[in-house]
Amino acid sequence: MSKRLLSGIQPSGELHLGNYLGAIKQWISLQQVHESLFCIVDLHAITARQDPKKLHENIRRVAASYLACGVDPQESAIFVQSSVSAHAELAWVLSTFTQMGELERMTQFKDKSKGKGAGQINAGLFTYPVLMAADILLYKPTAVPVGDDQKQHIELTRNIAERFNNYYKTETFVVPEGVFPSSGARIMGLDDPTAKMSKSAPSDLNFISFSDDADVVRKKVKKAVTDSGSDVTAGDDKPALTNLLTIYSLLTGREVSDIEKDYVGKGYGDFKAELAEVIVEWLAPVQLEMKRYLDDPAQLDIILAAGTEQANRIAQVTLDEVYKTVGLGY
Ligand code: ATP
Ligand code: LTN
Repeated sequence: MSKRLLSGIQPSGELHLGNYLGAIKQWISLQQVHESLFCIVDLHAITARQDPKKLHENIRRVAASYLACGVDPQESAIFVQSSVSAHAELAWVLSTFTQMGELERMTQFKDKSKGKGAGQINAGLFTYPVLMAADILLYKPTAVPVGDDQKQHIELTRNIAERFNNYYKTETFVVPEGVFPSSGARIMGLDDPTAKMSKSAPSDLNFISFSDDADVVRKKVKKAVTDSGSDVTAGDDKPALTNLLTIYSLLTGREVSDIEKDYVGKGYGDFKAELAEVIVEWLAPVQLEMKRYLDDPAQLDIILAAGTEQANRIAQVTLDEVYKTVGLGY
């Protein structure tokens, strides 16, 4: 298989429907035709303070979530970023190929540091995209499937790779392509259809989490913000309904226009009740599988150790190549 894929998610909390529809769903179909590496980016997660015990638990829950969604451990590697030291090492080298101005322009940095003084923003949050560039460039992937919010980071990664290659007149790095889903690349918050669904949203009503039970899902969908009017239709003037219909469509594989037909003459209440059941039906087997992996820590350890070994093997070759190119070592 000459095509290679790399992606990652932060273990900063329980995964949510946005993570699945924007990122993981693509991974599952792409893993069949790519050598795939799925990272749990714990070094990124500590750019916000984490309780050590909780972080450790979240790392294992994210691994179990990947597996439960359909990442095949026979075909793909799952590994934890901090277990492969080349990520932090390459990030340092790449930071010398990144301009302060580029990092200052990153919208994720601006969003996450909004309202905070310079004394409250750690340098890791600022250099976060450099570490992400290292995560990617170490593996020379041809595809990086992520949601829309990561476009700017992928663009920066491409610029860093080209700058390094041009400076040394080498082809050390493969300039990677972001892969964004045609639908679902930006699932919006249930409580606010103008902002993306996010684990760090202030209200739990924003997201459907992988650990929500059926009653919680029903409550959250029932409380989801809707648009004015009463027709169950998508459109620019109906951001909330568009978001809910997109979720329905992606989980069932049915076209939005087809779903709209089911609700002609019915109201938001009927639609929401059925959407809740669609989500519950999707979530139930995922939760069962997660539990199965979490109840068998030895099996999860074997999967992560195998993934780490594969990742280390590839990453070390690239890091050696970079050090040699730059003239580091003796
Ligand atoms: P946080 O709120 O802690 O920043 P997050 O919920 O945004 O986290 P990440 O770990 O940053 O999640 O993202 C993991 C992957 O999920 C990325 O590929 C990202 O693009 C995708 N993703 C996150 N939120 C959404 C969303 N609302 N819609 C589509 N994709 C999303
Ligand atoms: N920055 C991403 C997570 C992330 C990632 C990566 C995604 C870190 N390293 C490498 C793809 C490839 C985020 O915040 N969603």
